[in-house]
Amino acid sequence: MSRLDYRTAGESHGQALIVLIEGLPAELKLDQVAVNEALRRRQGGYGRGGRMEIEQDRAGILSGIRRGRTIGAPVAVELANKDRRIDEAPEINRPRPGHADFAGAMKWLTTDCRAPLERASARETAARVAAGAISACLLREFGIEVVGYVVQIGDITAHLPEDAALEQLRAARGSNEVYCPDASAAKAMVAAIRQAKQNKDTIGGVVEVRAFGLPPGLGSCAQWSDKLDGRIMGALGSIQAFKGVEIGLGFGCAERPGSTVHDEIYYDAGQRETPNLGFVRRSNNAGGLEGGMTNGMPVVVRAVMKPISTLLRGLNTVNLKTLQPERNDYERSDICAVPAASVIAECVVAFELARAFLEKFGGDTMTEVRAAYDFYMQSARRLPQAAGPSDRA
Ligand code: EPS
Repeated sequence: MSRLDYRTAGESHGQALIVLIEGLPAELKLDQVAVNEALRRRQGGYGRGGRMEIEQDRAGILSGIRRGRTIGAPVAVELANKDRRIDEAPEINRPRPGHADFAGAMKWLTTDCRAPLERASARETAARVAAGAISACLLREFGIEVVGYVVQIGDITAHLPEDAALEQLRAARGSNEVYCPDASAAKAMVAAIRQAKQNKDTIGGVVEVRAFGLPPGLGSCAQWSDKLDGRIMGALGSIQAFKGVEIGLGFGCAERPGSTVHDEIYYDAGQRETPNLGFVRRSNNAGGLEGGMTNGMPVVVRAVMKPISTLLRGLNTVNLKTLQPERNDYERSDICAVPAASVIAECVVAFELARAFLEKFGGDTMTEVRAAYDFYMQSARRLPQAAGPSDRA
């Protein structure tokens, strides 16, 4: 049985984007409405460009599903492009600073940046959203919910309670065009994007993802490559235009002493039946991850997206054909794609959590996964009575 994994294929203006997901157990009910809703949200948000008026991303499931449920085979999904003109699209000889244009042209020994930019384009994130939204169907079966939203655009920062509940976050982020749960910050964010547009400029920001209902023990401290914090950071860091990731208090850990950073542990028998097994914290500076493993608290991660590198006003560059200084090429672009990035971040985090979940509780069928999960939770709840290997001696 394959480890849960996915690969994508497809160019921005090619025939379609494709995602191939392997390692999903059989019997998983695939909520296609939820997958298409995630794709719709990724296309939205204030500040998006003209392309999003052309496309209508829908998940065309090509394989691995029978009567709405997985059958244990690879799941292939197609997202057809409407703007498919890769062969007619003009050469790009004046690379955009910040995009893959220059580095890609050098890598593939060409003065035409078109081919590298076609694959590097953030349009590929539609495929990642499809994969993440499908993996979220598995998490939801076990009461695990992942929510992503915007916490900063330019210098406008949202103020959110540290203990905000899932439904509160979902409802609040859905009530404005920038997917930010703080309504007054959202208004200022819209104004900041409008201003960037007037300036013929672009603007970036920060997204946050929280995951609720996770049991402790996903991931591992036994090998560096199994550490879930590193895997989540790597997945977020791989999203187009993302430049930094932090978990929990993140960079804020630097300025505080240990006594105000670490989340002290208490026991509340009343919460024994919840996923935290009754072990509670009054703070969550660790962002739900200790030693590369979930600790039963919500996972909280943030990531920064730089401003889109295609600016209406252009930037200085060098024409790769003439080696003369020029302004870079411009076709069309988004002013701000941070709201869309919050959907993408939610989906890539969901996928990493689902992978870690199946590493611990994996089986060929959902029946087996559920049995493994239930057995583990029962065993953990029986602690300290349950005998570990050293207790048995
Ligand atoms: C995107 C599609 C692209 C851009 C954007 C993301 O469409 P086009 O290049 O045809 O305008 O809107 O791509 C980038 C931000 C990028 O850097 O390439 C999408 O579907 O999200």
